[in-house]
Amino acid sequence: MAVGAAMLALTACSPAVSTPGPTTSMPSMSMPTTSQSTSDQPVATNTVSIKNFAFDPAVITVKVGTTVTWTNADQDPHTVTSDGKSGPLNSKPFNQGDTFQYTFTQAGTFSYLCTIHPFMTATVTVTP
Ligand SMILES: [Cu+2]
Repeated sequence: MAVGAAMLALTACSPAVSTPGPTTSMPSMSMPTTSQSTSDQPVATNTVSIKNFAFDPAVITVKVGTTVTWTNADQDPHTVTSDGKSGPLNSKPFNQGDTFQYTFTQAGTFSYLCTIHPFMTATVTVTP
């Protein structure tokens, strides 16, 4: 037991004594930050699922005249509500398994959120 304690004390002391400073500069640790932002790319789809308190995919692109369907996969109710007062999206809270649909008749970028969980934001881009 006494030996073990002595060894512990030795190993605890040794790094401060023996290694002066290998942490000066580590080159080549900078990753080439390439395609990390795939989730920000718009997805060409007309279906959005709501799960884990997020719209998935959060950024979609559709053509004018497309009906987009949101499906709530969470146990909490969510809404699909335009960001701002005059947007076209204005759903009631809808529950798990329920859907909300909206047909986009104008081109533009429509950002929306869930009014119950305003941190849930997403965007529909409608192209002509
Ligand atoms: Cu919500």
